Amino acid sequence: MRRPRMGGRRLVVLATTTALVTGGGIATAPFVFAAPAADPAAEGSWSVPFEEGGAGTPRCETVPNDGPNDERDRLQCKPTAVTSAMQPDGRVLYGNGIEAEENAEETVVPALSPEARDGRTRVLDLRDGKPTWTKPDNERTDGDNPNIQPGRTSDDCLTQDPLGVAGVPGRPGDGLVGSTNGALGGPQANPTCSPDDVQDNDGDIFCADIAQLPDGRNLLVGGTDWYNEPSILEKADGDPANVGVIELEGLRSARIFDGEKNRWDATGSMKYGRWYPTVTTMPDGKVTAVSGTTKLIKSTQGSQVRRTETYDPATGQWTEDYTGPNSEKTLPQNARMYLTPNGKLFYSGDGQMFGPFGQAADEALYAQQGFFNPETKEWENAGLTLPRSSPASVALPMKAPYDKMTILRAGGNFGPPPGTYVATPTTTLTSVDKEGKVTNEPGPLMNEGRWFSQPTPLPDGQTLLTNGARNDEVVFPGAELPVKTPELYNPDTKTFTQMALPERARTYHNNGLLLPNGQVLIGGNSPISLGYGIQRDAVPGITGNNDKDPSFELFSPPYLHKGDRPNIDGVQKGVAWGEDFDIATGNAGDISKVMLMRMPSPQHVMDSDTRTLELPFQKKDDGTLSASTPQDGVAAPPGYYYLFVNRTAQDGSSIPSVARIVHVGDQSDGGEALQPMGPETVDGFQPNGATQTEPNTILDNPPNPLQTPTVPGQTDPLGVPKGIPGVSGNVDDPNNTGIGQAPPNVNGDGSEPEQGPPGGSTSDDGRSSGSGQQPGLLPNLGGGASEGRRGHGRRKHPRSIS
Ligand SMILES: [Cu+2]
Repeated sequence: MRRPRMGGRRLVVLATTTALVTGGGIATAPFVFAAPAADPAAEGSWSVPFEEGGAGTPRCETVPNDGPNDERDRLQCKPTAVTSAMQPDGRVLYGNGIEAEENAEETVVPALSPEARDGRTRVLDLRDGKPTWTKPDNERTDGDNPNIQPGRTSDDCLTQDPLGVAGVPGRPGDGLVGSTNGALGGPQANPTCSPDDVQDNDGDIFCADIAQLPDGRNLLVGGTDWYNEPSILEKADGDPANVGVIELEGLRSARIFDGEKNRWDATGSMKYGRWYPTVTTMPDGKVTAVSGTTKLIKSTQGSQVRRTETYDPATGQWTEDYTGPNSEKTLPQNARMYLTPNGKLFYSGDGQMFGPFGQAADEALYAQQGFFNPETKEWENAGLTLPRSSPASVALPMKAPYDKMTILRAGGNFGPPPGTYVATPTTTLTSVDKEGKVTNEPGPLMNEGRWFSQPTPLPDGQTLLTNGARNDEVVFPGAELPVKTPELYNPDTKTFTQMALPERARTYHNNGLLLPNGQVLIGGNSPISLGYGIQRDAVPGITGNNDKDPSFELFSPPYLHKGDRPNIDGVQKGVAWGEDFDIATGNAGDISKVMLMRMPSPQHVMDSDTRTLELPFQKKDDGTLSASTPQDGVAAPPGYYYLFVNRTAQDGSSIPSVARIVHVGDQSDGGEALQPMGPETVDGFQPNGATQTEPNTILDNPPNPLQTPTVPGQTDPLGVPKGIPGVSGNVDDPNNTGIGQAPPNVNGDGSEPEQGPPGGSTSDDGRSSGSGQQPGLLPNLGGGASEGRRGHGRRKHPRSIS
């Protein structure tokens, strides 16, 4: 039975414990325990964490140098999955975020730019149930900033291009000021002066967006060049310290990963530098980029890039989409964009609205939803909404003829800045039909407020929300309060149900994607250091784990615990738009749903190209179904998709097969489609273990100390705040009012009984061998599992964790 929100949550009021503590009488609000996950068929299950090199290799190692310009030994840590993309062969590409900040030693910002390095990438192979890792030939992607003139120093920029250093006057399209400057006939200067500094950090993939091209390769767009501007002193030049002002320049670069060649190659550069852009695949397989910041700190552009550009995979070139002033729109970073049934690119009203400095002078206009029309290359207004910053935003499953798309916009905090800071549990369901009519309706409440939660569409039609925080970690890094409990959204019943707890907290820069075997691969966690400085945590042991985490965990949704799975015995590997095709299955009479899902490529909890299409089908004979593909690339942009069949379980829910990988486009291909992962990989998974992160803490999955303000028309119809600590008693909430809802996992000492003790080690075979810190009445403030945390806040080096 699928349970309604909170109704069946594994919260148990342990009155006996209370009775002991209070000497017999239940005088106060009872303590509430999270009891062990009891029923995987109701709440799914988790693997233990695993990571590159397993538990047996240190998380970080000292390397002599990592490039021709490195003059000293440096720490190099296992890459953390901040960006990922499924490959057509079933392997997973992923890339790091904020590489090598571990080497920054000064307690002020200038250290970060000289110490950051271009992020590294990996390919994770889980196809036989045993994780293995491969380095691409050029793990750092070789994507230098095309704005750099060889030999130009930071000092040169100061004298030769002071306007570039200041970020003015810019070009039309670069932003508010650039557009104003252009309208007044000002010069078309590039609003950057990118110095050719000595560090190998001119082409960082951090904050790039990624898409799947029609041929299955991945296009990575934008990214970061780190430098200090002005730079007064630099260690790399022999100075005793790094002194300067940090700058992060959005890259014009685009690069392609080819999984068959196992390497990255540069492709055409954009006209505009973009940090935190959004790229979306169009019906013809071209890729359109919007938004992104050209220069973060000292830009006087006053907004993100206002023009779009479109990449043509056939030519490898970008074209600026411009016909006049209506081709410009102000948008937040990582604007949530969707190719909607009217064939246009829809801005849903959300994005990452605090950058920092990634705001805009006219950010109030972020509330204006709009369509970018690829025919006219102009924006059309589509109404107003309450904008959300870093929500879980995802297109829900669509049924033929795919003439209406509904987008779940869940949580985040209300923006634009200063916004609400605390994450909201509210949701909005935004629908767009074939005529371009937009409706925004309040959706159901989640059980918890969530900022930066990863939405993962599942093959049974539900959406999993994992990870995230209760507060906007970009506004005040180092003080994040993690939300660990996943929630499963059922679009048919419009309910959220809480799932089993993972082991690790993953807040900012978390990641997750659906595997071909129906499990969900969860990874990432690369939070920003305290107050944008060097120290990781605000209060080590109190605030959430703020270590970068290279580990992954596998979530097995409830459908993997409900009995036999159907199977696809055979299907062709290429299906054309508008084609009827056969699916061989021994379960033809049992199949209730055929799902076509675009292979995922998420970053920053955003995957613009998500498509879950329920295909019409009929039974041909006992062993064969005939299914129909969508008519065109508006419903199904060209590229690789998972094909799943579902049968109905006894309780009426859906149980999916493992996926075949099929190509959808203008060509049919009768060859046999690949089934990269068999069903046996679920139970037969052989994790290799993971190094410890900073131990979980009292606030690792805390109650929300501040309730999100209720917003008219967007919230619980009764307007009742929920989950106030200390007033909880009822664990059942049959009316979904939220009244008396218990806070999760607070039992007075902050322990989480179903978790292994923090600070425990994980052996090579992946089993947790808990040790160290015991749950106690006081939070661990630095004693106990000291292996897992640093001494006195400021640190020179993170220790190697083994
Ligand atoms: Cu980021």
